[in-house]
Amino acid sequence: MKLYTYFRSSAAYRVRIALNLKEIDHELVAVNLLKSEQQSAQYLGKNPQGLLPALETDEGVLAQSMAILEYLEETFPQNPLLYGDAWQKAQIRNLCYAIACDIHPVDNLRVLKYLSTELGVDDEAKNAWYRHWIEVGFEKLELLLDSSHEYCVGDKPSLADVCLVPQVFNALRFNVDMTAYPKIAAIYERCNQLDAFINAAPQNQADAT
Ligand SMILES: N[C@@H](CCC(=O)N[C@@H](CS)C(=O)NCC(=O)O)C(=O)O
Repeated sequence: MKLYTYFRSSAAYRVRIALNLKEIDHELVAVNLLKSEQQSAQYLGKNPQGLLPALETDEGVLAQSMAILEYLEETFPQNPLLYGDAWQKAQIRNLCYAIACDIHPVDNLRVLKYLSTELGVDDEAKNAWYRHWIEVGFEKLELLLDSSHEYCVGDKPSLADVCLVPQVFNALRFNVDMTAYPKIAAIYERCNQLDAFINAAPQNQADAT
């Protein structure tokens, strides 16, 4: 399988972590978002949405990180990341969607570009926007986490941790004060002790600049 990725794409970072945790053989193909390679005819032929990531499988190309994560879960049952009974699985999805649907989209590159190029927002205000939506999301996420667990929902990583770590990475890049979210910060530190997370980290990618 080939994963189309960019080192700083947090949606691609989710999938890189999951591929590592599940020990699935794969190849990484870099698509440079800063050079708008996601809009090239070649990439649009793979993912017409022009967004990363995309996973090329024997069955075809799959986009949307949550769809990819669930597909990997169903096709490679080893080291499950969506585990437990129906209730627990729903809790994992709840945390994933709080990040992937409610926090991440408003801070996406194309949204930030629109703020500056179409609405004339300066860099300072744009960064404040970025931090604001993470802080609003993390404040509520912190309430959903149970500090008696090592990871988001239990004592092993789940898809919720796979989504959380890239979002915290982004938060730190934009100087969000993580001391306000001690449970999130502790899970982030714990995950980053694991090789699967370390090897998926932006700074450890071949295309990192
Ligand atoms: N909901 C999509 C979001 C994908 C997404 O927004 N990807 C970003 C990188 S994290 C992207 O490709 N942005 C390019 C752009 O905004 O032009 C997913 O989870 O896969």
